[in-house]
Amino acid sequence: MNIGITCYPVAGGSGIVATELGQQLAARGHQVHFVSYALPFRLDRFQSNIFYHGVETTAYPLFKFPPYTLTLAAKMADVARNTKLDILHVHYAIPHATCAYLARQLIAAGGGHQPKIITTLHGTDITLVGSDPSFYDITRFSILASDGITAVSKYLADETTEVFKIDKEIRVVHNFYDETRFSPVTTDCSRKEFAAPDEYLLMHVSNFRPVKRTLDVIDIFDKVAAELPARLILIGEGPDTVLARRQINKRGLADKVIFLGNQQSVGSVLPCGDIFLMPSEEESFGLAALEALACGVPVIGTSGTGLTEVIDDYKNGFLLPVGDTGAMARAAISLLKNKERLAEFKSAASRLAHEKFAADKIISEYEQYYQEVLDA
Ligand code: GMT
Repeated sequence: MNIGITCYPVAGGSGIVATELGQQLAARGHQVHFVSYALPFRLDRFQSNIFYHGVETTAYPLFKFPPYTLTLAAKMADVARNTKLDILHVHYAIPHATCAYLARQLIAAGGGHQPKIITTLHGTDITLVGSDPSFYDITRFSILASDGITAVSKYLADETTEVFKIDKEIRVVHNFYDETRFSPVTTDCSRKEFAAPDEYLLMHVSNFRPVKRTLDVIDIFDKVAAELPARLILIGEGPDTVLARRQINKRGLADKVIFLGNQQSVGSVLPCGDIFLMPSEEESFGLAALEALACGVPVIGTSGTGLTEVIDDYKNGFLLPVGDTGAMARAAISLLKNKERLAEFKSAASRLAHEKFAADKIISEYEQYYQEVLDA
């Protein structure tokens, strides 16, 4: 198939999933055309069957805000016509699904091959409406105008159906991970770089937005470090980074916390961890948690979120109520103190991640869905 993919090219979960999907599809022989304003974050190596079409914004004195969405729609139409796209797969409803709709109208008006539009919802595109209700109608319209809709978890599909009163099928296709990037073995770095042999290593990866509850990460770690020798590795950056640093200093934890900032290759560091903390307020799936599990690191996450589809409670991690840092710390301490149980959780982590979310399995689900949409 000829497949167009539009995503946010930055280091967020939706962009990562879209990029790795393109790479996996290209490896299976499909022609993949990325249409975006920058080269996607994980498109870091040459690969056959992958093409990139950059979207340039126009600076014109009248434009206070360059009309990126119009340029994107025009580019989508152009790429679809020239490369005869079968599918235009957009990640994130706003503005990508809206632009895809406009692109298809443009092609229809000019005559030419029209691709089917598939929109994948990642979660933050839906919760956006919560913070800005003016997006409600256009988000709903754009979702419904797509030929196919997927969501990265059942949790998100149900929430979307309820919030947007959608009576069309939303196919659940879970996130996946690339086994060449995430496995329990790493040769790139060693645990010795971060911790002494008797110290436990806790980890957290996120974009440090308030929804990630970074202060809870620090609170959990503080409680764990009061009982056991431990260090914390923080990967990523965002609005709460300063707050996190302040809290770490206030609690006298500075010499136990390692800030690595944004990392291109998280999979090199994750296998060094003993426990991964993801105490998010809201998480439609939790790709970072899956990547940790794939590296053999048990995850402590929050119940009532999409993490319930990723973590197997009491097998490869624990699901606890949002904000209950006491229970999260207790769960971490008891697991770390029991070496045999910790080893069982670690091996279950990578085994279950592989069984449920290996790229091979999930990419086949996408391919099958593409075919269903094309045949419909
Ligand atoms: O988590 C973020 O803030 C980034 C965000 C995004 O839109 O890129 O991630 C969302 O999509 C990921 C990929 O599908 C999911 O794994 C994350 O759970 C989801 N984030 C939230 O729901 C908060």
